[in-house]
This record gives sequence, structure tokens and C-alpha cells, in this order.
Amino acid sequence: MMITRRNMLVTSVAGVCVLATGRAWSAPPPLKQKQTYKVGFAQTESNNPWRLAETASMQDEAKKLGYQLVYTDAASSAAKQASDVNSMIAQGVDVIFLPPREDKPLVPAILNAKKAGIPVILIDRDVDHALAKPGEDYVTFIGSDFVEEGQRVAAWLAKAVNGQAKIIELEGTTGSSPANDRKKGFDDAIKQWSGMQILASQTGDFARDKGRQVAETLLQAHPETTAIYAHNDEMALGAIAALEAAGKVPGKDVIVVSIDGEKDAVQAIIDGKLAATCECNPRFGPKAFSTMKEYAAGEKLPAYIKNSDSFYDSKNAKDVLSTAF
Ligand code: GYE
Repeated sequence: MMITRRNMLVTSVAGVCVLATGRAWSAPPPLKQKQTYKVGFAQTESNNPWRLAETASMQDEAKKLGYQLVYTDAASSAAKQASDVNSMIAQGVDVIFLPPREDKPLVPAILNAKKAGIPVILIDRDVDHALAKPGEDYVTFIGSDFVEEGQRVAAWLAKAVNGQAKIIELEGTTGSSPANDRKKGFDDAIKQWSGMQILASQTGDFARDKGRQVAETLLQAHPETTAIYAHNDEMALGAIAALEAAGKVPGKDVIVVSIDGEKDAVQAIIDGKLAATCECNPRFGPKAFSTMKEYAAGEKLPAYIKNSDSFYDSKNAKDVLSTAF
């Protein structure tokens, strides 16, 4: 039977509805309009330029607005990030900005914030919508369309190699929304070309050294590799180091493509080592805080607020080097 929201709502008391499934539905907690706010930002880790740029953007914007920013760094641990969120709840912040490291383990902390009357805005990464929903358990998700990023890289690569490649894929953090969706976008898109084949796909946790190690192992197992698709630039740069250590010439023997658009990657394009990268903008501050103010003003927000991304290759890398993060 098709269950619609309408036939699921059986009771409605003070904005709280009880669904036929037994699960209570209610909007995320409201946010008061105030002169200043105490705002939580629970970062996942600080081990790459993308994260550092995101943190700087959030800090700069909070400073500009004169808001107090409670900042934590989960040091690559979803468990620590959950306890960071819980401690922000205990400190009574007005609102929490969260890039959930993985898409399931942060859900209980998000629901705790809701229970405590603190709205959560997800930035940069989303959670599993089967467990928590935008417009219900949290306000909205602001970020790039990761499926589309994967598709754009796939299309660019297929064109560059004339539909013929034996590919190693380096995945981001297991269970993170960008890793899930960049894989889905790319893997589904290349099915259009019968000559595009993924030899191996393994996580490098979005980290440069892990990417290097995994690429080294996979290149040994698959010496016939002609292309590497990394879910972020840091792993692509690690893979380039692995190729060079193996006596291969990146850009000639093996073509490397990735996502993010960090300065080192843009430089690697100029140097001919990286072929292309789809931008993923980390500068969330202005949009995150303006969204928060719109929410406080009672505006109806969409469940998803999309960041738009550029695409860099040898044609435009020089133009964007100075502004890249
Ligand atoms: O691509 C990566 C970072 O969540 C979109 O996480 C972000 C990704 C970004 O560590 O470099």
C-alpha cells in the first residue's frame, strides 16, 4: 500500500503529529531572532586544506557577525564528533552547524539536539534520510551535489580517454555522504561506455597518505591500470606520489582525476600530473549563517540548499590558482 504523509497523520497536537507508523513528526525547533548568538560548529577533522578552508570560513563569518563560535574538532572520530555535539547541547548553544563525518553515527546526537530544542543545520555532509530527515529532524542540508560531481568527473574522463580506461577508484571516508554519492555518480555514469572498467575500488579515507598507500597496493595488484579516480584531491596527490614511486608518469602512463579544487591540486594540473578536478567549494561561512538568519526569521527553507561547483582542467587551472584554497 502506498503510504502518503496525509494518510499517515492521525493526530495533530500543538504542531506535533503522530504518524500511523507510531513515529512522532514535528518540525525542527525554532530559532529566536536575536542580536547575537552562541553558535556551535562541530568539525570532523583538520587534516586537509578543504577542512581548514571550511573552518576558516565559518570562523571568519561568525567574527564578522559578532557571534560567539563554539568550535570543536573530532580528529577523524565520529564517536568524538557525537560527544562534541552532545557537549554543545549541554552548553546551551543556540544552533549547531554540523558536517556529519559519517551518515549514520551522528544521527542520535542530531535527535538529542532536537529534543533539547536546538536546531541543527547540516553543512557539507548529509546523514542517511532513513534515519533523520531534513525539515523534520534538522533544518536543512547545505552542500554540493556529490552524485553530480562524480558524474562530471566520469564524463570528463571518458571524453579524455575516448571511452577506454582501466580504473582504480580511491573512495572517501567509508559511510560518508560524499564517498557514497561520488561513487554512485561516477560508477553509474561510466556504465554508458563499455570500455570504461573499474579494476578496484577501495577507501583512502579522504587522506593523502592513506591514498598513497592504497594506490601503491592497488597499482601492484593491477599494473594494467590506465586511470585513477580519487574522491578528493588529497588522495589524488597521494596516488600521484605512488605512481611516481612505481616509476610511472602521472598524466602519461596513468591519468588521474579527482574532486575538490584545492591549491596543490590546481598546481598539479598546471604541472601536468593531475588531469582534472571538479570543484567542491568549502567556503560555507556566508551561506551557513545567512541560512541560519532566514530560519530565525521564520522563512520556509528547502530541505536541500545546493552549492554550485566549477570544474578545473588544463584550460583554466592557471586562472584559478591564486584564489584556490
Ligand atoms: O571533498 C574532502 C573532505 O565533505 C565534501 O570532505 C567534503 C569532503 C571533501 O575531507 O576533501
